[in-house]
Amino acid sequence: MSKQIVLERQGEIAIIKVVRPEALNALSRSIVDDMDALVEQVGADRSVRVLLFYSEGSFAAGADIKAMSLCDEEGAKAFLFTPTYDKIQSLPIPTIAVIEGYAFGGGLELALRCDFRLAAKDAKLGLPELNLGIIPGAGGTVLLPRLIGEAKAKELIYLSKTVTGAEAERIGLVNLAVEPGELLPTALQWAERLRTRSSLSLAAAKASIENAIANPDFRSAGKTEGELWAGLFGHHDQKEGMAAFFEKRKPSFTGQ
Ligand code: CO8
Repeated sequence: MSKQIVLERQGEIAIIKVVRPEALNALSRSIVDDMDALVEQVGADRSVRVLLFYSEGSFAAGADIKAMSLCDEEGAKAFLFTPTYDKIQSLPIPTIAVIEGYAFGGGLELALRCDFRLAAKDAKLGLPELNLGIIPGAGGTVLLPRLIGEAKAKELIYLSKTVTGAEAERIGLVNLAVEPGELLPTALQWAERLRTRSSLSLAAAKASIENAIANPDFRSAGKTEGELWAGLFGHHDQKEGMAAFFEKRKPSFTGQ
């Protein structure tokens, strides 16, 4: 594993950090290969309850343009980050993209695969691929319209418009924009609140929402939701949540 990506732990919270400041944390193929291995590791570790992506100074100024510029069509297919990003989106635990500096191109596409995006008000976000004669290739054209609507997504993509964190909050691209100094503490507060929820309920809620987005037919999505709902009964966390309600105390969830 290169030293350009690291996994840090704060108890049950894991943080994946890209460390390539000289290129504003642009994502090379080898960084994404290492990210893939770290995501696998996090996915297999039941003691990790929340995963943050946070890179100091710049979230990621996109995929590595130098390496991409050498690709032909086959090379471009091999360069794609999609399998790793799919893996991130499929994790059963909550994920948060914590964005300062630039989240461009493949960097913003990584953030789009997370459950939540928190940004510094002065961060800059965008999918500027058309400036380079290409299009977003790792989920940008698929996920951005879902989040901010077709018209605004086309405006950002066709015109390579960038938005600040503050503007991104206004259009629904990020959940929250805060003063730069408050970003990491705020993200850790969110992670802490998520950490103490039932991991079983969180995983079921995430599975149901992802399924409903992929299969929007109400009857079939509703059926899946009902099955996930019923599947939680009999587990410790369901009994504990309801007992705590009657005993007028905070529930203590174990994920069992
Ligand atoms: N790739 C490689 N190097 C980069 C990248 C990048 N994406 N972004 C910045 N760098 C490097 C610069 O080349 C520069 O290196 P050097 O000092 O050796 O010249 C260094 O980082 C600092 O950058 P700047 O001097 O340009 O810094 P500025 O503060 O003047 O500008 C910007 C910052 C505005 C962020 C500017 O660097 C920029 O526009 N970067 C490119 C942003 C971009 O276009 N990103 C999208 C890339 S395309 C993409 O992500 C496609 C995704 C497709 C699917 C994903 C799967 C592959």
